[in-house]
Amino acid sequence: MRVVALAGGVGGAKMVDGLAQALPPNDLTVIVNTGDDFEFLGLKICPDLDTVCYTLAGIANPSTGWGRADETWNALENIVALGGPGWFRLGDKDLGTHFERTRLLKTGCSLSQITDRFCKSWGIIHRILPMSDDPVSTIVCSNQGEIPFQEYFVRLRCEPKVIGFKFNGVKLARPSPGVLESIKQADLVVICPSNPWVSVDPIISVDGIFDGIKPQVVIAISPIIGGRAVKGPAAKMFVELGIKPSPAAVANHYGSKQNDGILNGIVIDNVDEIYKNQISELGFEVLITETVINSPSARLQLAQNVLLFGRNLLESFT
Ligand code: FO1
Repeated sequence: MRVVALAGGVGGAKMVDGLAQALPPNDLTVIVNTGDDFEFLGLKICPDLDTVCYTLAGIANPSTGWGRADETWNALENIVALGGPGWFRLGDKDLGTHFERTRLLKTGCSLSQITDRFCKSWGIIHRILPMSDDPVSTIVCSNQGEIPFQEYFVRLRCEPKVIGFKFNGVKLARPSPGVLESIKQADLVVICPSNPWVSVDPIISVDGIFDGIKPQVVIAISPIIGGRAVKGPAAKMFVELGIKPSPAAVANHYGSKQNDGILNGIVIDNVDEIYKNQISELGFEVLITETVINSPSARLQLAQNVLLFGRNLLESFT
């Protein structure tokens, strides 16, 4: 079964890891959010691409989920000692990625070409595509004004109250080569348990992606479990936007097929079984299972459950 996964952040990377264990190379294409990308220390940083790739390559920092395992911090310590910025933690190994990406971009390579090259070096056999090779910058509109995403997420530790979001550049951003074709050829689209507001919305805002996935069978895994996000500000964002954080809120965020939305089904955690009827009545199919995936085997198990859920939905639509 050919699958396209939309992913961003640490939660998305873990789901992608499970799908990559469950699917052969030609059956999984991952479309990664680039709205979090920014420049720091004069380098182009692509956190979601790196988090997905480091996770798949088995070299991600196991405790944070982002950055490299067995990292050292010599360069950053010396930058800070010289009065430079150190709020965005770039380790020595990770800096190698950012220097090489920045160098290749300056030679005219596209982000897709660089990602493909890095995946080959890291031994990643599944297809990882940035959502666009054109720049898109997520801006958090808050009670403290408009804040670039990493300033909000890392430097300000998600403290500002969210009013809304802007994805600067998204109107001009074209889907990367292969993105629309992979969606068109997909049997199933999986929206990973990423932050709907700042990891998934930028992807489906890129020209052609929302309309491309609409006719497909689409399943989302809820990143909200028991009213909370496993990691990150997703639940806080729902609350600040006046929405009670729940799997039903996530399903409504993407919208059911009947309501001109994109979602056929949603995967919710066992602890949220109480939402099953409410979500079904909203027009979504529901799978209830373990969705906390903190081990490679749990990631594989969830991926297999998602794929079986998707296969059943496909059969009921064909
Ligand atoms: N997140 C943090 O909370 N603090 C950091 O210092 C930090 C550094 C960092 C470096 C490289 C990288 O790829 C990701 C990094 N992240 C850090 C995570 C990043 O902000 C988020 O993973 C995504 O942008 C959203 O999920």
